[in-house]
Amino acid sequence: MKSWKIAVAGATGLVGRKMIQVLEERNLPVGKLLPLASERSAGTTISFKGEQIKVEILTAAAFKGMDIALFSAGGAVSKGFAPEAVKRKVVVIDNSSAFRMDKKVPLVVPEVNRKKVFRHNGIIANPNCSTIQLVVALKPLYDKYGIKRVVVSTYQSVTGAGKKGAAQLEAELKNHTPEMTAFPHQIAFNAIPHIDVFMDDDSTKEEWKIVNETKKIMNDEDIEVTATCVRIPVLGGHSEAVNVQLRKKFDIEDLRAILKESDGVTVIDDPASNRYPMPILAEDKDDVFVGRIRRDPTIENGVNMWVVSDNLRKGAATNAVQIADVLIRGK
Ligand code: 3JN
Repeated sequence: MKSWKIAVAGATGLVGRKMIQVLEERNLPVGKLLPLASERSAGTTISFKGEQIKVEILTAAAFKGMDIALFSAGGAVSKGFAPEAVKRKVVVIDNSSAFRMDKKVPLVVPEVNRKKVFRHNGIIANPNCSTIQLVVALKPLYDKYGIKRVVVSTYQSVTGAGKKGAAQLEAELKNHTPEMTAFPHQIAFNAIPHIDVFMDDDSTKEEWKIVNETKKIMNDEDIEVTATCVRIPVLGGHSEAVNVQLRKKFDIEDLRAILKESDGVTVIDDPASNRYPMPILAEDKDDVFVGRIRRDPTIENGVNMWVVSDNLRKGAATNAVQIADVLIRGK
């Protein structure tokens, strides 16, 4: 089998490190790994398959001779360097929002729309973490019953804001004083209904991303989606309370069985033994965990569920590496 030359831009960030870890865990046929970062982080080393690999400075020329580049260094870096990588015949898998809504760029969650991987023009976008876990849980219900409307409330890990998000929570817990280094308010013992910037309609950009990315990935502009995104003092993953109005009648046991059989989904749903998904259970796992599955009797064909996933893994690194895997295997 051919071996692939893979660059990781933003290799020293939380997601970049996780990408390298998942490339190793999943044993992708990597002949050369090239970790790239800003001048500040270049020169450090990253361990990969028992070797220490030096982090190089991220420049346009660095992409020469690479086959695939995984980007997780923020939207500005993606906008500047992804086209440079593409010019050098590299396929970019971009974890930022820079190209997600571009009509020429596929936005891929393999469990939902893997075939779109092959329709790229050099760039494939990795969705927002909150969107990924939502669509993995929605897709099997969509296929069987159709979906009219989705109401989602998120409870998002501080790690969604990167190292500095986790650092603010840890510092506040240690020093018993508010820090405001990553979030506009104290996060310890708090819940902040504000993720990313506010938009003209008073929703946040994170909420806007969930709405628009979900429609694009599900390839259905008619699904009504509304979201409220909240940061909570948690490390292991994002949680979502999801209310879905299906188009067809359903039997709750059939619906639960369909979720249990779905790729990438683990159902934990045993209220009698206090078993349901939680971030501390999802941490370091690749699946999307679904529980608290129950009928919503207040709307026609309504169902409620609770969806949890490790935002750094399936919400970012694992999904990107799965896309690389589809590209490499050609199916
Ligand atoms: O805050 C979270 O939990 C997820 C954050 C995602 C994020 C943070 C900064 C910039 C994104 C993203 O993936 O949408 C971006 C961005 O690329 O816009």
